[in-house]
Amino acid sequence: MTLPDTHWIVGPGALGRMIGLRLATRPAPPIAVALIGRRLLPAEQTLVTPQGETLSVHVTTASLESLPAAPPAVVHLTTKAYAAEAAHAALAPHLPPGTPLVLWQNGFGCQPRLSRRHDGPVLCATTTEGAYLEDNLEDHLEDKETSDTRVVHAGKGETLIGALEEGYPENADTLADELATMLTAAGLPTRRVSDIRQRLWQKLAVNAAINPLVARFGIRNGQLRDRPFRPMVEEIIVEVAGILAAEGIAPPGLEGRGTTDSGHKSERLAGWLALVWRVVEGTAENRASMLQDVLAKRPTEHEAILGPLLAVARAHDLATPRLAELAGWLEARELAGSADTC
Ligand code: KPL
Repeated sequence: MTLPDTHWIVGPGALGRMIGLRLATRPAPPIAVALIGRRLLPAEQTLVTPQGETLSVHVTTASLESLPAAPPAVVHLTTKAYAAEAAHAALAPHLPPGTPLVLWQNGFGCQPRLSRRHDGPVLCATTTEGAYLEDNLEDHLEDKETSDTRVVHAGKGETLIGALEEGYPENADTLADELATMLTAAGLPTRRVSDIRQRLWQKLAVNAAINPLVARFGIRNGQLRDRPFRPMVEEIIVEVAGILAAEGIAPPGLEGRGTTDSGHKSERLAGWLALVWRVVEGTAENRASMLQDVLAKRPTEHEAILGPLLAVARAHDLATPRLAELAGWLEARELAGSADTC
């Protein structure tokens, strides 16, 4: 399979736009990109690289109501998790059967459902690359419009890509390899993995330990290291570790260990603690995405992040007081029309 034609980026927020502009400004050959959102973006876009370089690029832009005439080579669905299925439903009737779909969502909600529903190969991707729309730099995000033309690729990370069901469909590995090569050449180091499900849950674990707490208390990630938050993070990690053991998910590097043995249990807990504190350390100055959503009075991704954990906990009768309290707060805020109930 070769992928020469246009890549559609559906949901061009910070991550989607960064991926699109990275592909479009890739040295020989650049990839044709269409940014497709709920509203039409300007065709003249600017990408600021982690090295501080400013790259200007002209891309096709379109809206979900008025899609480009030519079909895409690949669709990258980069909406927030809660918007992915509606965006896919709007898009699907206009896609030729067999169109490859890449899901870039956080959490573990829409991925299995869309992998079953989409008429074509589906890959999931997870990334530690950082990106923001320039105006998000402002201290007060409330009611602030984000930039329509400028995205900053802030932090260099790694992207993993793979199909949820190993070896299915048949061409999924080839497609994942081609996309990994293409993204790597565009400045986004990417690897195909055969255990993307594990990787998505691992990222979900980190997001669950950090995002709801920083959103609830309005703090930057680094403040989690201090009292009174540190013990709260640790209690959440204990809950998350128990749930993930029941789901058969181990922290990175400990995947081969059994999930029932008690020696392995403390090793796994230490692994989750180390992973979360490493991310907190590395993102200490950041406002996590969920906090940004709360400050901007947007919906959050709590259903995609906490929902799957609470569902597994219910199925295995595991107590989750901390996670349930945070999920309750995030739900109440949305029911109250995103009012600040802090
Ligand atoms: O992924 C993140 C986010 O902001 O959503 C980090 C910074 C890792 C916190 O969970």
